Amino acid sequence: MNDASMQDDGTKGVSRRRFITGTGSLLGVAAIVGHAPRAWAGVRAAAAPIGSGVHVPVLVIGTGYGGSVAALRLAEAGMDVHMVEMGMAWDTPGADGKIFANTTRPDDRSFWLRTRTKQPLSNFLGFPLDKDVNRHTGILDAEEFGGITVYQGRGVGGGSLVNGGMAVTPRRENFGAILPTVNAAEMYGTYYPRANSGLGVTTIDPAWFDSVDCYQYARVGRKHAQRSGFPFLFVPAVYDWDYMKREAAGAVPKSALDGEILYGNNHGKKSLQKTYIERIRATGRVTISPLHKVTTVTPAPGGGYTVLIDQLDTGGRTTVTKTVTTDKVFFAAGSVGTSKLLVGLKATGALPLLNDEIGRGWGDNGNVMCGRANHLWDPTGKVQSSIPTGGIDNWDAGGAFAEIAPLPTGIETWASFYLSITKNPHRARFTWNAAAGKAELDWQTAWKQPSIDAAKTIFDKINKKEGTIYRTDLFGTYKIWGDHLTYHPLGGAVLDKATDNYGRLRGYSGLYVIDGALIPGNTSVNPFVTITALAERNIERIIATDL
Ligand code: FAE
Repeated sequence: MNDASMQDDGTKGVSRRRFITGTGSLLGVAAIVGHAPRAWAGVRAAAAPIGSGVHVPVLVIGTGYGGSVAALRLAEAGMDVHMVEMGMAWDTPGADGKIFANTTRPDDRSFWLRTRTKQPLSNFLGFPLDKDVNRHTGILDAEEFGGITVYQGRGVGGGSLVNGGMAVTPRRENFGAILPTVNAAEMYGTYYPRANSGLGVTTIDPAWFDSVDCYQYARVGRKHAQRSGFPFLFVPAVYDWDYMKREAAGAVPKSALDGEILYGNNHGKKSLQKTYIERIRATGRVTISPLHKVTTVTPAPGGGYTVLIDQLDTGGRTTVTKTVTTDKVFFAAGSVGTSKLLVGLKATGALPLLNDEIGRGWGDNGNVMCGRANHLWDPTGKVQSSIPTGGIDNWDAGGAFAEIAPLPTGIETWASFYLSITKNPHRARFTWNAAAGKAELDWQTAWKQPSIDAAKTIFDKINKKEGTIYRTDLFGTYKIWGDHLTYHPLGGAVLDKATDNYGRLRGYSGLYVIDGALIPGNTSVNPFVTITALAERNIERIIATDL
């Protein structure tokens, strides 16, 4: 997990629970520590969810990066917007006083409609980690297709709720291969800076990084990379570093230093809830309906579109199906969500004029994970920040960019852990299985081999130099590679193929794609900055010309 795993609740200093109950509310914290710790207060969803039979000018499906950029810019341009989100609002604490569950102690909040957890890292020291939970509309979806499990965030904020916060702009020389029809000068001159600013991206203070226990694992990773001749680079992130410094000092409730990430982060991470969605709320023009899932979009008799929406309860059951009409629909359900919707809508005749590119060009961003077993004299540290800050760039020579990821178990593991993003050439396709009534993906597990080969260009060399070996206990029994999953689904409605060069779906006016589905399978680094920047570019054009 780039971001994740298992940490003992090693809260030192102030116990978070005592802190919350003791102050009455998290707002009270500000008075105690001097300034607000940016505790997640959540964003209030619409007081009343969208009603059946209403007409809305613009409907945005999904509240992740693409959807949030679209809603903000449309609202700023004077449009009234409704956002529909299948996941929960994540604005209400559970019985433990926290909104989000700890990564080491998954509970009902942790997984989307599963009765057993499916943790990305399934084993540790020979012990399986998964456990039974109650079926609930939890935050992390481990969606299983034939050859791959695709992890996605569910809730208001989409993937920003669960991701590692690594906010990486690709190297400009790689951009032509990422989005070949997009003007790189515009992206690097205008839209990447706009995205980085909107997301609150910053880089760790290198002097603090060098001095603090919680990044010992990353310093060990840097040392090993550099001794083998690989460039190490600091990776920007969307964490409040000042808050993390105070976590390390024991002055505030711990979040990154308590291993929080995969099932949400209660304090320091600047998820979309604290950036774009906070600004969306301030416009007063956007309403959000959580636990509402779009199932159908079809042309309405008098123009515009009719949208069917299932309202869900927290057991995932449909309580009511609503019919809404709208002039414009933005598909921002994520690469998988948007692709599944569109292939279904085309195949079932709801949107038959969508072209044959729908569902194609899907890739896993070349994700593959591995661990290395270090020597006893090379400890990686008991307390590991869940926010990665370093990467090893071997893209040009070996086709791999590896993030040095934490393994925050709360005990010394002598392990180095990595999520590599690799130049994997395989692209899969979503198709509609009419008999089963669902979309399928034809990715094959064997297609991960090029990713493994690329990652080995880094880690075989480091192992040889250091006299170390791969860990074999993290993904099963005697299994080196985490090659069963991706955190970074991309494609399925590729820019300038399924859509025009700004995300307008071919075949229909007033339908747009504005999320990771536009990107043809790989970004060479972690994807959310590119998804955000592309959305900023496209919505600017759409507002200027279509509205
Ligand atoms: P996304 O953020 O997935 O939002 C789509 C939203 O649509 C979700 O909230 C869905 O619940 C909702 N939705 C889906 N279908 C429907 C429907 N039918 N009706 C209503 N709502 C629907 O899409 N990326 C990085 O750059 N850096 C990282 O460190 C990083 N770490 C990650 C760690 C994990 C564990 C995971 C899962 C992902 C990570 N990512 C990371 C990937 C990143 O979060 C992802 O690329 C973006 O969230 C995708 O943004 P989209 O706007 O495409």
